[in-house]
Amino acid sequence: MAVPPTGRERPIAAEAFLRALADHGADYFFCNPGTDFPPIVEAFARAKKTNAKVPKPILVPHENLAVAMAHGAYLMNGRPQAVMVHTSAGTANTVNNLINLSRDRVPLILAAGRTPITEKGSFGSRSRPIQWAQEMFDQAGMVRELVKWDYELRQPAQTGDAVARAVEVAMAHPRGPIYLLLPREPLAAPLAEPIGPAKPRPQAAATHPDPKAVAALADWIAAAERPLIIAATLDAEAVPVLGHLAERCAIPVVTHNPRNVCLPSSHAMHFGFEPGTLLADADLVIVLESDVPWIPHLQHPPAGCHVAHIGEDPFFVRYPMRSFPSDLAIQSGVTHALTALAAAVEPRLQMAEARIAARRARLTERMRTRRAQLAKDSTPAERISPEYLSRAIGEVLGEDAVIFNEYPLRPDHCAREKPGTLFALGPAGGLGWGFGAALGAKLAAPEKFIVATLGDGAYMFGNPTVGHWVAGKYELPILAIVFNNSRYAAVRRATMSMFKDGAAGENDSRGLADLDPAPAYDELARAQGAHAERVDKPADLPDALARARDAVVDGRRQALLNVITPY
Ligand SMILES: Cc1ncc(C[n+]2csc(CCOP(=O)(O)OP(=O)(O)O)c2C)c(N)n1
Repeated sequence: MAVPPTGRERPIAAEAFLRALADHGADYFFCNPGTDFPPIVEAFARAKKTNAKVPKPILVPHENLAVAMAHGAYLMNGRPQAVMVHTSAGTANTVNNLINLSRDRVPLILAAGRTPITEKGSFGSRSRPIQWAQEMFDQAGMVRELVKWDYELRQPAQTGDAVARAVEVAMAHPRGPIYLLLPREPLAAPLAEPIGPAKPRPQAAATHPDPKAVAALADWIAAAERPLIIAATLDAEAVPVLGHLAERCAIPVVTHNPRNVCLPSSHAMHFGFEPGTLLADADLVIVLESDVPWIPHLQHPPAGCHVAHIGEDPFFVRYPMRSFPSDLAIQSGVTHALTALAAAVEPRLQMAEARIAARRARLTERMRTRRAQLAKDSTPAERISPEYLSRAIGEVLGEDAVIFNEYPLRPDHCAREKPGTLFALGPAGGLGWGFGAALGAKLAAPEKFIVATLGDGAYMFGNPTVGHWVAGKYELPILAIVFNNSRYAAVRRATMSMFKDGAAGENDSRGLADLDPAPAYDELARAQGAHAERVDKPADLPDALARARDAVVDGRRQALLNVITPY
């Protein structure tokens, strides 16, 4: 084995790497290490001795969960996140959540070791059999479609610049992950210069909209009889602006496949989550940061309806196929676009006040019917329905609980008034996200009460043993609520939608969707130190939720509720 070319007095590139990450705002270093990590381990050990600034290392024994944790942390603090994994094999395990983060525009610095380049003769040359088989012709090719930029470190002196470039690209709007390959020879190499602080490069603010396009859309709003807004993802500061515009102009808002709170549940113009007849009757649709505003196979706006798309990338240029009608595209940060639109529409409304008043009256009546139906649907019955469970979660856990929903929560029934109190699985829908995202959020926002609502399938996808271990090890008390229906309802629904009358439709279409017998999830979680209960009866639910909340908030213990809810 070759000896290090210098003694300990010279810093190594791995130290520069960690320092640069910390200087660029990465508070945590989520990792699952391997034989490519010794320079990183050495760098952390040296930092401990010297008090050097480095991110907090968080060992996560599965890469998919590590990436989900990074997502949750980003949703809380808005900063770039760092994950490092083991070569090609570890990278492969990140891909599922990397798809989610890529489509959700998360600035993730995904670093991976690379098998040592040299077979002998260098400090760090190959020393294990796996290091031949793990090498790929193009390791980054595995993730290139999902990242905005990839690079392999070749020169130790370039480490700081490589991190600065990575962060700059990841944080540029629309944001997204990048991939950095770190072979261990350059990572272990000594640097000629001492490591100084890195000055993060400035980020560009979100873009402003084209005033001509805003004026055109304001004209359309003033003239519209039945306008509709469809939104999926809004920054917190955009929410009140949307609320004002929708209220002022009496425009119903539907949040289709939403990823966060776009409008408070109680808002007079919040018309739920399915475009339905509002879309079928519309003469103007304004699409806000929504990749799939409706399902064209099932519904569409009528002929002659104007459609406008607003967002940082209203074309979703990285989607291979997407053909929604469009009469106007406004490429802009949504808060800027809505603010400009609200100002532009105001002077045009004088001519439209009577029409707006009539529309408001119609919508108020429609809202009354909608709320009555929702109340009926969530009334407790013999078994715990997902609607009742969702309502109880909203009521018992309180308006400040931050919920990470991996599918089963019925957002129509779970009141969320504040932006930032509900986050949902991203548009790509890769399962195994919610538990990790909730843990990452708790890490970055320890003062918040964090809840994960998970299907039983999603819970299993999320590496629960790893998740509970991370929760215990890093003292991250969160509440996981498993909607246990002992099946993949989504798979069954998809089968029924195509083959209800086929052979697969017989036997209640449980084929390949049957999770019976369900494990005793509560007992498994208890074995890992959680407060855990199984809940069968509707009458027991509110108290069980309250006990779990108290265990987490007051007792600072992780908790799990295994709620039996057939659907
Ligand atoms: C990684 C991954 N594999 C498979 C799927 C396909 N899939 C979508 S929903 C679903 C079932 C989820 O089951 P569960 O969490 O129990 O919720 P339910 O459908 O019962 O509401 C599956 C397997 C997926 N989205 N992601």
